[in-house]
Amino acid sequence: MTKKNSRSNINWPHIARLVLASRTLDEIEEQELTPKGKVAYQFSAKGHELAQALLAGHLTHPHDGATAYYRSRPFMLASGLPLAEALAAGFAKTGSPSEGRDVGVVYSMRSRGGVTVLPASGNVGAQYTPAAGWAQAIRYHQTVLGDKAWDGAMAVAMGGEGSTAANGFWAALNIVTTRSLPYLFFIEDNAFAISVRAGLQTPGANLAENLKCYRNLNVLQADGTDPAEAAARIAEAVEAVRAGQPTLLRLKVVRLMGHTFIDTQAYKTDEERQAEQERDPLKRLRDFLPDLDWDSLKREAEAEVRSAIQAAEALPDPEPATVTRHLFASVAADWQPAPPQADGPRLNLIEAVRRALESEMTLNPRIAVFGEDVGVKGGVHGATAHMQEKFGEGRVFDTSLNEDGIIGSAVGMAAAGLLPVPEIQFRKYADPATEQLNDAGTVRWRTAGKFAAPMVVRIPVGYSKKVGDPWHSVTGEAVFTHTLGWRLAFPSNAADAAGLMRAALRGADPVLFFEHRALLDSAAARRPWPGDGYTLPFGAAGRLSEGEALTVVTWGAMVYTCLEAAAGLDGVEILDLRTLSPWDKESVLASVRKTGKCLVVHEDTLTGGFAGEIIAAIASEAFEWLDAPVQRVTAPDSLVPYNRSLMAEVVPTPKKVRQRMDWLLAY
Ligand SMILES: Cc1ncc(C[n+]2csc(CCOP(=O)(O)OP(=O)(O)O)c2C)c(N)n1
Repeated sequence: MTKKNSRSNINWPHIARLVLASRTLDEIEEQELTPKGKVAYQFSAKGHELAQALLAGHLTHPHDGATAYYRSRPFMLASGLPLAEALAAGFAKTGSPSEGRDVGVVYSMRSRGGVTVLPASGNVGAQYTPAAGWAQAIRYHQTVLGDKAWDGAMAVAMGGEGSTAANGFWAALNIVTTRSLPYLFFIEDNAFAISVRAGLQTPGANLAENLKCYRNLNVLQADGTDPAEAAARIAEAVEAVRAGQPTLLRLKVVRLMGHTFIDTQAYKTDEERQAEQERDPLKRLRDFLPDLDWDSLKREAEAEVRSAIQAAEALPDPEPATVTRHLFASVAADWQPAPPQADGPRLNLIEAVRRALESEMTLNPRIAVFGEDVGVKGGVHGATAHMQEKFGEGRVFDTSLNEDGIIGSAVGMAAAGLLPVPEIQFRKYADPATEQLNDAGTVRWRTAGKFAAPMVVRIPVGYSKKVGDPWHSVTGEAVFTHTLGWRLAFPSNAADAAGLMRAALRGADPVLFFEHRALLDSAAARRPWPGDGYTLPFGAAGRLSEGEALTVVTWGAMVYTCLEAAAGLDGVEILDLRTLSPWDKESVLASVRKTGKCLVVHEDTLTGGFAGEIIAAIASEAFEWLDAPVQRVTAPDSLVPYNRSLMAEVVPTPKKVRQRMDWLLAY
């Protein structure tokens, strides 16, 4: 595109105003608001403004989705975030995207006619896979739901060159190029990641050069400080993406200030700083648009920013008592619990999961099932067997081998209105997804309820048929009970699994759904199919036996270990918690107040295990009723070993549990 064309296609006075507004805001923050302590974290965008303002001008489709990062304020302002809201965010006030919960520049924004900006993450690199999920959702809305309103929509992820070394970048790159998704990597390369030079993020310091031979990726580059060149290349990139071509655009920009306010940039030479100042995009824009009355524009920008500061300062601070709000959805479930049918065919736990999922998929076309091997193969555990044949490849599909990508893309899909049901093949393999799991759980809290990421993540856990090993036998539920914002189901039988799966799919919170491998097709966990309407509320323990002498609290496969251990004993009341977030504290306390004795049994390791939480609750709320010290039988702090006699030392056995029961009963 020639300079003339790029001039005529773009509302340059508008771009000039946006760049000036952002620049003025940064300067006032740097000179007044941050030194006075009014803005605690200041991230200057000086040098990045032009490229971002130009990009925002293209994202006018109501179903465009973007993920931004902490240097994206010019983009936010250009996409419709009012100055006063941006300032309120810096001041940690109400009336801002996070209502004072998150760092001011960590933004989110529901569509104000154009682009939706998904909740940003403070984790560098975490922005890429949610945008990939949005791009997948565009395809889903078009092809599965037949919604023409999504035609022509696109996804963008913005990031610095440092972020391209992070896992999330590569996960997203594989997702969008293998699926040819309408996705733009918008890379603002300012040559420094705090102090680390680009040559450590990619060999030769130019990722675009290195990706030129990457299949199915359109690679473009431009000087992001040159108005004509940047405008032309950004327009070209957007056009290619809207035509269905995944694209990476590397824009060379400058970071005129430190990484944050306190960064003195001692790691840059004087020559480097000088060269950066010469490439200041504001100066270049002035030269490019000599006919504009820059002095008046500057005065207008200053007046606007000053009045926004006044408006933002007048906003109330958040109420301290509201801080725990929005961790979970506050709406009540919109279904009535129905009793189970008793005359259905007897099903394995895994069949019950599949059947519940399928019946909900029939009712809700927004449910998408995906993960490694879940498509043609039907899952390595068979949970999704034949589902792809029934529901099509659009709804049941394989993914690349990347758990970070699986969960990250689920976040973007959820934001775009789908209900993702990803599978993580084994509990241990959720490790690479930790960043996205943590971020997904807190989306609602971080945005003060404006966004959420409801999804149901199915994870087979624990040892299988009395065989174990360190990689496939982890249960590790305690980690997830500590992972904010997640519900956690751990059913022990087929009927509970069906009821909890249905409740999970009809709820509004993200759910981790544990399927114990030893129970998937065990006879003990088999139950009559409870019916297509059966739902089991979270937080309601099952009482498997009644007694007055001892309360046993357990869940998952340990339910059967405890039942076997208690065989022939009188007075043992066994509670199956069924869900650990929330957990049924009231039933446990009521039982302990009746029996005066309690044993907690779990397969997870001892230190920091969930038994500790239960026992703490008993100690503080049922202490006066206790007639014996509360006991626990758990795995020791060890991995599950492969050798069977070693394994018997780790996984609690009925014999060990019985010994503790006998000890307590005799106490
Ligand atoms: C996962 C993670 N690691 C480290 C950090 C600390 N950190 C914040 S910004 C940053 C540099 C990022 O540089 P780049 O992606 O090039 O963007 P720029 O700041 O230059 O715009 C680092 C290391 C972080 N926020 N997240």
